[in-house]
Amino acid sequence: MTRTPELTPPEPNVPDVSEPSSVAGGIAAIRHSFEHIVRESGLLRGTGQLLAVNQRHGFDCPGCAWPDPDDRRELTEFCENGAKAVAEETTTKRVTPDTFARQSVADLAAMSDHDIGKLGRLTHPMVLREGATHYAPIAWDEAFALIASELKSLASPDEAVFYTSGRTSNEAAFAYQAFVRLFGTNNLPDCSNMCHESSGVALKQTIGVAKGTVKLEDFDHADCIVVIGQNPGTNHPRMLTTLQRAAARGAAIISVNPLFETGLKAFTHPQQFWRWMGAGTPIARLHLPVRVGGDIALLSGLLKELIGMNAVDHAFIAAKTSGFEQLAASLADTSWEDIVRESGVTREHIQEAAAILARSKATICCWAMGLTQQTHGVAAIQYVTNLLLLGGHLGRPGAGACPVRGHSNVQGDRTMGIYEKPSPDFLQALSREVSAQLPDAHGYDTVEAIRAMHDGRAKVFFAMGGNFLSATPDTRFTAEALRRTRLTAHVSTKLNRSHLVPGRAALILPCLARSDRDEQSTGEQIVSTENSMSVVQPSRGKLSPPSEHVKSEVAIVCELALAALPPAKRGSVDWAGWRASYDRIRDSIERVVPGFAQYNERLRQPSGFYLPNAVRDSQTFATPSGRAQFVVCPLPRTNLASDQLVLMTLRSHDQFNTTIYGLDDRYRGIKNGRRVIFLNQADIRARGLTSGQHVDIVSHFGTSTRRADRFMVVPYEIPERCAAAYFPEANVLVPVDSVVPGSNTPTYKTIVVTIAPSQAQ
Ligand SMILES: Nc1nc2c(c(=O)[nH]1)N[C@H]1C(S)=C(S)[C@@H](COP(=O)(O)OP(=O)(O)OC[C@H]3O[C@@H](n4cnc5c(=O)[nH]c(N)nc54)[C@H](O)[C@@H]3O)O[C@H]1N2
Ligand SMILES: Nc1nc2c(c(=O)[nH]1)N[C@H]1C(S)=C(S)[C@@H](COP(=O)(O)OP(=O)(O)OC[C@H]3O[C@@H](n4cnc5c(=O)[nH]c(N)nc54)[C@H](O)[C@@H]3O)O[C@H]1N2
Ligand SMILES: [Mo]
Repeated sequence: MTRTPELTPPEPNVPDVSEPSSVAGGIAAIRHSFEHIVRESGLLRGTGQLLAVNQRHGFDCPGCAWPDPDDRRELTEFCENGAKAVAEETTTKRVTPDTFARQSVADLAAMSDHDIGKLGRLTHPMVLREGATHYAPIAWDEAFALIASELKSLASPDEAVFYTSGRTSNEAAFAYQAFVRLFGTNNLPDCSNMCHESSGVALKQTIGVAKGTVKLEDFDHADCIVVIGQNPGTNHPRMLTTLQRAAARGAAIISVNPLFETGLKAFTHPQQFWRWMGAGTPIARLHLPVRVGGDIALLSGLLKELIGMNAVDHAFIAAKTSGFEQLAASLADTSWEDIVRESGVTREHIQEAAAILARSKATICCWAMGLTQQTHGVAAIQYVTNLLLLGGHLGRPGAGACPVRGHSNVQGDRTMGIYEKPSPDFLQALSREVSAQLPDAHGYDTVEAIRAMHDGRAKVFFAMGGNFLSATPDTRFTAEALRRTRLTAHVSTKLNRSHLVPGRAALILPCLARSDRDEQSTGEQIVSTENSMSVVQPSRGKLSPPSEHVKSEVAIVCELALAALPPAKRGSVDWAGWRASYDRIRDSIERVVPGFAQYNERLRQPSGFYLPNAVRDSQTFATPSGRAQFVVCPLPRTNLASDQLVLMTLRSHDQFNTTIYGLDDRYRGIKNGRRVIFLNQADIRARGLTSGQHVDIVSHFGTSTRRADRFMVVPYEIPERCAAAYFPEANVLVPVDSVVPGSNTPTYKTIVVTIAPSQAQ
């Protein structure tokens, strides 16, 4: 099979490879921040924006969801990658109707993702009419009328899919889901389905809340912090400040990762100038180089060791949990030989980690995509909660579960009802609020939505942000799915590849970004977001929007609702009133979503407010039994053929998901290119390959194979039989049907592959 050029354009460069860095942050982080911001946004405008990030009267960083300190915001609460995110959205470059007149969809699709993103902010609503080669400008009213007519022509509301990415504000998300449900469907897939869905499912079953249970201040009281399947140096750089403080006061940090990521080795705070010359603060006391997908085996080893040492909180287990005996029995039956083989970690290393855990009176476990996206992601996270439950580390200061979220408001969007499986309580409250009957059948999640579009069950695709084509698995299959729809419509700040793989007709609807001023008829509006630790906070943009034709997400939803819902289906919602004043949307949220009492008043407090959390606040476990559950899962076994490897896909230091800021991955020693595959030296040798050679990667699932061509071989310190490549280039390899049981999340981190000589020249 050959490359589909418009999905994965060739990379002309040969990447440079050098040694990975041993310290994260430092002066290089400052230099890179300023290079990006000055290039995109200009010195004055750009630095002005950086000073407003995460400040009380500024805007919430559009990067990750790591929280801000409640009481001690430093002058500049941003990091290198936050700066890149701000640079990317405050760019002064523009994608205008002229850009589209000069370049056809095919021309644009031939560009790399990096170059498409660098074209700038979208300024006008655009349409690609059936059969057209170029996008053309369209008036907003006409765009809404087009969507409305396609929606009205459907045989059932369930033939439409409404996707959401995680940057959408609480206010826009609440209005959007209300519109979608009044229209008549729960087809509300979101990026969470591909992200922390496994965490939500696992935690709900074991501890009764689907979110994390720690506050930022708990990191100041933890004795031990386990960072498992997460690369904070790149994806949550502000977390390194927290880890640095913890390490400096003697807390033991354990890294569990196939790669010893730079940010977990050592860190120099970019804003502590006096430290720039030093070697940085060592972060992880112990690194456990687990095999890709070997976490359940490793955690089983830790649990077995701890039970053997009687490092068990028997009082907590008796009072608050169930299932401990079954877990202990299953661990007694699990051999060390299996544990060591499947985890790839030696017994001595496991004992060393267990000794640290046994001494800890307060342990926090942090994790991200390294767990959620592996084949047994839900079970792996439940083994993390097993570990926390064993020592009673939940609902106690300095201890708890910390799934580190990705997008800056992905958690808030879920709280607002962006979910294809809404709870009956939520639906009842919403139905009361909007005075209408709402559908209760579950809708499509992301993977189901792709299949539904592919086989014709879904015919209209609407996206509130994101880059569905490039973020989802099986890029070729997803492209076919999108092309089979009657209409694709994207509310976006910037051009991306999803706009270039259209349905029969396509719309691009340009919207305001976080950093833009949001002026409506009653005056300037604020929006709100919820971070990874359930703090709801205000966000206020300051910049002039990229053009007068750009609308806020809230305005787009409200106008679409008025265009697409006949008066009888609009419920009691005053859509024009919601658009005019977001306070009125918040009044509605307050009546529907628990924890938002006095939303408008409390949002105007300096640091926002915490949402209630039964585990954190009162050690209450809202599971069916009222107890926290230990979970038993048979040890998963890898069955690789002799030439096969397990591939994980991950982020470079120069990207935010499908937005490619630059072509370097500084910490891993890669420059000027992205099509690389990291391999263990022994695997390179065993296959007769050489460093720097170009190869194709072939994935295997059931009887099907998929191919991604021309990746450069890079020798790397990674466990044998494991490999790594970047997302989204490697998404063509991820089979749409390969999903995590329980969460239906694509197994982006555990793809069985072989390496073949490169077929392309
Ligand atoms: N700058 C920047 N910030 C971001 C993002 C970004 O793209 N750029 N994305 C945002 C989003 S949406 C998210 S969800 C987060 C993602 O944050 P991360 O989860 O840190 O992102 P990944 O790059 O997918 O890294 C996964 C880590 O898991 C490890 N890993 C892979 N497989 C396994 C395994 O089987 N076991 C274990 N223990 N580890 C494994 C990898 O080596 C890697 O270190 O970051 C958010 N923040
Ligand atoms: N192989 C592989 N695939 C993965 C992953 C992986 O680790 N490996 N990770 C998965 C994860 S964790 C996630 S979260 C998904 C991400 O999936 P998505 O959220 O769908 O993708 P993003 O790249 O974050 O979306 C970027 C686009 O969002 C738009 N945008 C940016 N800001 C705004 C805004 O304020 N409003 C609106 N309306 N639009 C905006 C811009 O047009 C930009 O091009 O990808 C998943 N895909
Ligand atoms: Mo994510």
